[in-house]
Amino acid sequence: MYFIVLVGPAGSGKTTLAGELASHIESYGPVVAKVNFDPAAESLSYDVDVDVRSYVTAQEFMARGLGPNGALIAAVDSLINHVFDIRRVLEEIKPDYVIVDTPGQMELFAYRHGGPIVLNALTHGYPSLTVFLMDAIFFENPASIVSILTLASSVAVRLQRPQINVVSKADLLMQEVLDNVVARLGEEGFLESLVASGEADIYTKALMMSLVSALGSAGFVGEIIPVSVNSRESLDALYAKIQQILKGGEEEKYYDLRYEKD
Ligand SMILES: Nc1nc2c(ncn2[C@@H]2O[C@H](COP(=O)(O)OP(=O)(O)OP(=O)(O)O)[C@@H](O)[C@H]2O)c(=O)[nH]1
Ligand SMILES: [Mg+2]
Repeated sequence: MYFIVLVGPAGSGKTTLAGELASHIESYGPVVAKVNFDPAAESLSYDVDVDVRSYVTAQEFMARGLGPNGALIAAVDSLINHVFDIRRVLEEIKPDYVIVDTPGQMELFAYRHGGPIVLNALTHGYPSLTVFLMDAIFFENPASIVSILTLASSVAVRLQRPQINVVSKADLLMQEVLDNVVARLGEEGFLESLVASGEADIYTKALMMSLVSALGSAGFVGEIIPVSVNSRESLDALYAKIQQILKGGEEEKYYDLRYEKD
């Protein structure tokens, strides 16, 4: 059982990708289970195999007087009481892959204490990775690119597992941007040159340069995969990268490195 955890800002396309990536992988034979890990989800566009809302909902905390954010935080925290039941259900299904669709309010999931704890409890003992979705809209100017990559890096710090960064809804980008910007982001010095040529005040530019330099020296801005749920080729590229990390042992290498440093 391999876990693929989809994380991204509100509306970045997690739920849509969960369904489409599952069908795509299943078209090659493997069994894929879809987990809705969002206790505040209103509707899902896929047939869910395990739904945390059967165990706990944000609505029940709102009925007890909490606001929508407090209710989501409380609901995610209380998932810890159910995560072993969820694992048992998954272990009965015996899927090859488990795709986990996480809450839309990413900041309440990834940046509070409870989210990473319940996620670790869910995936414990199984190889797992994060797919971080960066909405295509962010790739239109250098400041947005720097800000979304910085967010991606902070999610990697929070969730501490191998992470694939994708441009979601890539069909909304012009081919020129895909070829001349997205495909080149991993090249040394490319993002710096983009920031240098962009418009920003001197302080913001210096801050962006420092962030880009830090991300570059940490090797964070590697391959960024453009993904559109309308393109089989892009789903193939994502699936290939997932297999490379989970089955090619890169996930193990990641943890070896972590323990070496500790
Ligand atoms: N053009 C295009 N639109 C997409 C794609 N993927 C998702 N969308 C649209 O983006 C919108 C948001 O998609 P969702 O899958 O609900 O996003 P989400 O991240 O699950 O949203 P929350 O759970 O509310 O944070 C919907 O209108 C989708 O149809 C894509 O590959 N291309
Ligand atoms: Mg969603």
